[in-house]
Amino acid sequence: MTVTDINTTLGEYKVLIDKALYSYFSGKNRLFDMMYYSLDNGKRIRPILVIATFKACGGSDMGVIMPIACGLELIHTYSLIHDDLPSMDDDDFRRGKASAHKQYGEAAAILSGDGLFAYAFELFTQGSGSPEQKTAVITHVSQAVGPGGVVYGQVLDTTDRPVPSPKMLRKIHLNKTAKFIAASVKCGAIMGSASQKQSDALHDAGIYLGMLFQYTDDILDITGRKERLGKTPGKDAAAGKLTAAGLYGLDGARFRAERYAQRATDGFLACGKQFQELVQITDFVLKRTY
Ligand code: GRG
Repeated sequence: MTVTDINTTLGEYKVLIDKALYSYFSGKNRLFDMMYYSLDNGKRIRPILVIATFKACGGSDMGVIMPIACGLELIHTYSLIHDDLPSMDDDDFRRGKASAHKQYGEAAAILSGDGLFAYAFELFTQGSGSPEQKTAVITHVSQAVGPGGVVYGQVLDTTDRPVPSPKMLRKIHLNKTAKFIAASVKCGAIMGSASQKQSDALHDAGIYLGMLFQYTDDILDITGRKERLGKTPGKDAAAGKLTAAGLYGLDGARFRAERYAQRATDGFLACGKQFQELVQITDFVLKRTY
């Protein structure tokens, strides 16, 4: 499959996800409109990973997987809203437009995030998956995004001033980004009824993909253009953040990004050739420009 083909595939997934997201938010009230404002215009990598893994595991019923996939996008969007707040990363621009607190004010932005977080868990209980599968998803996602995952990574990255070291960089990337990306793969595997062994193996490959994702994020913060990224570049260095490019230089970060991509690829392929699409998504993440 060529790069153009995977772009087409990702575009098709995005259309499906955007349509479902719209259906969960349209025609309700102003709070839902505010939450939807922040949701609109994301790349949808996490829900795409959920659906691609689900399908590769033999799943086909979109009624099973869509509420789970969208729930993860709601949590991700919540994290972006809170990350942009003046007390955190302080960014006025997100997904190609004014960030939530610039558009609606700080209180409304915080509450939009709160609403997205809770609504995500409501979505996890919906759909035609089994109660056991839904419980496993809720267990796994709450562990990946909570104080043992994304929140911990954000604490290290934002409120602590970590001494720069490869070990600390890995800890921040793992918690802030990789566990969430791996959880997306894991949720697809759970809902696709993969065996415990296979879903663990997919999760491990997902961790490498997540590390790669944060490496390319760090690189794009230096090399990316604002209009293409849809967010403000150059913020990491300005804030004195510990990043891959800061620690290893651009070439060192690119070298390590390629190594993570190779590890993710090897991990997905070891699970079987039906996971080829996850390999292509890995390659897209390695080469991404936004
Ligand atoms: C409980 C999930 C949760 C969060 C609370 C605010 C916070 C704690 C965490 C912020 C974590 C954060 C912003 C991590 C960065 C992850 C990252 C690389 C985001 C960019 O993701 P993309 O490129 O963005 O997928 P789009 O806009 O395309 O969805």
